[in-house]
Amino acid sequence: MDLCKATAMASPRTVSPAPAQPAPLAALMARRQPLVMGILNITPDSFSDGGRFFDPALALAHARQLVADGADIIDIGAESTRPYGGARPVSAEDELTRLKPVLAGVAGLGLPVSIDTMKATVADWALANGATIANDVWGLQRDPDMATVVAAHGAPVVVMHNRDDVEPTLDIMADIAAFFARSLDIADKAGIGRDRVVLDPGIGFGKTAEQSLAVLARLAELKTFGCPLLVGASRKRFIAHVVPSEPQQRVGGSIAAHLAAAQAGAAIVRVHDVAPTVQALRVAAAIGQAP
Ligand code: HH2
Repeated sequence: MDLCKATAMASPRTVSPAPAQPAPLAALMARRQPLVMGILNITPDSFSDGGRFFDPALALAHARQLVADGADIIDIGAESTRPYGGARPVSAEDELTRLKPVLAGVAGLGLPVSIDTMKATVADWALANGATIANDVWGLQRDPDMATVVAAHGAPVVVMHNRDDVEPTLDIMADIAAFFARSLDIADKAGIGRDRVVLDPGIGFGKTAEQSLAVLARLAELKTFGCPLLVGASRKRFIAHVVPSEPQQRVGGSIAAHLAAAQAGAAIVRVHDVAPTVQALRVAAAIGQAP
């Protein structure tokens, strides 16, 4: 299914001005690496935690838990993108209805908040109401207004690789590189400097399990773009391809993937299970620094 065409929305006629200049990406990156982005899905149907935090009070409680567990960024999403397909598209209005009771409270917790949306109208509202980073799982290439909105807010943006179809024989690294080149060109034309772009190979999106594993193995090749890299392997199906397991049973596999990503130079990992990931990253770093 062409997910993004199915979720087409009215173009934002006016772009809300940014309430404040968000902290530059470089300052965020300087805190520590890799940063841990905790996932907050306020959806009924996310692939691993759908419905658990749909209630605004439960969403805020989970956001507090992510902070207590050591997250550096909170990524809030109000539409399931369901890697490996099967997402139920929602309208921008529905997405906003889900976000409105929650975003201010989450932003008030003091961490940078990214808005996980493929819709420019949703990004525009969220960036004017507490979010400071845009996270677009279509890398500025689906909603024609997304780059303009991101530029108008002066926000950093996560550009994620995605595909409508899975092609098992595809050279996935070449496809990702070509996709990133297109996204960076769109960003550049809209006035989004490269210093505001984070690149994400989109583990599980339009990829076979083998391709996701290959991308993780060859992640360091993507450093040639000169942008920080984000990896979101959390609970994804490629883990079950190696060790059959349900999404909630994939914490070990997720940590293995994120440790490998950190080793290869990932600047941000996007995870559901923040506490065990933070612990694993800190121990791996301590081992790396041991005499
Ligand atoms: N993965 C998901 C959603 N958003 N954003 C980025 N930048 N990178 C990712 O790998 C990524 C993402 C899918 O995970 P989840 O949010 O848990 O599931 P769902 O989309 O079903 O809500």
